[in-house]
Amino acid sequence: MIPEQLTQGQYDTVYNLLSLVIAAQLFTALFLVAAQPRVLPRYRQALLVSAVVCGIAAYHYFRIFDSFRDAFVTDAVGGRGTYTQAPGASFNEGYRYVDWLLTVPLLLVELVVVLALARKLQASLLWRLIPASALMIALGYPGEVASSDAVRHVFGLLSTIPFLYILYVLFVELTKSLDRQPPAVRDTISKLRILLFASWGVYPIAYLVPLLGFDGADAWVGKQAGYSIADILAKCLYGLLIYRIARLKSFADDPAFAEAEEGTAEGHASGRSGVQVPA
Ligand SMILES: *C/C=C(C)/C=C/C=C(C)/C=C/C1=C(C)CCCC1(C)C
Repeated sequence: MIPEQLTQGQYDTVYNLLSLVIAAQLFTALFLVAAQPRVLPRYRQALLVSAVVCGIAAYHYFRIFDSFRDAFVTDAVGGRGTYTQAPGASFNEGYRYVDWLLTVPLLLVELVVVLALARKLQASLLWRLIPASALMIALGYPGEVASSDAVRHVFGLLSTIPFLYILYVLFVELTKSLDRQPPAVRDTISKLRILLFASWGVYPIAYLVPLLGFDGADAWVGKQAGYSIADILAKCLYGLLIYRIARLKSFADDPAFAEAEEGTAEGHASGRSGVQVPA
């Protein structure tokens, strides 16, 4: 539930974090689209999905930002004051859940697509990961908007079941197929999985903050901060690691491509210009 009142400091913290997330999502999306020619065609879909995820998130953060600004009124003069709930307005937490419902399955698609596994294995992984991730988000929402702690606990627990199942598939099942990846790629995939685990783990913790006995406004601000920072790590940083895997795999698959790419880098460094690499 949204707090009755925020101090200037609490209001500014949320305001600035929401703004930071918009910048991060928007420009990561643009970067990933622009970086398409820097990987082989077979890896471009993973980059594109990653850009779409960041784009969807940026859109929702614009909505969250507006919803946040509309939810409070202030008597502040000269930038200091108290923010109280605007009559008739309320902050819509639903934007986050709609965003996750779309982006969380896509983040798993990115991971599976960039690995370029055998088709059958790819399909079997996605058939398990996508429904589990949708279920995790759908079960979290009733708890998120509930005004009773008991309901928050119950749906939080239910949502944790598919969450644990996803971790099982990623850390146990997927590991079996990693031997076939080039060594440098294997290393980056391990990093990506750790990032996924660490950043996804923040969401249930942020969800729990209001249950840990903090004062209403502090708990709410802590939760917003947790979700916002986790969204930067789980979408932007994750997308950039996907790009790195795609690039390393492109080099490993096609030495001529690697040479052409490294050739341009040298060309720039030594001041030669006009070197064109076919995309
Ligand atoms: C870009 C958004 C991402 C990666 C969102 C991930 C969200 C979760 C891993 C949420 C998990 C939850 C639980 C495991 C239990 C409590 C309810 C949730 C939905 C916060």
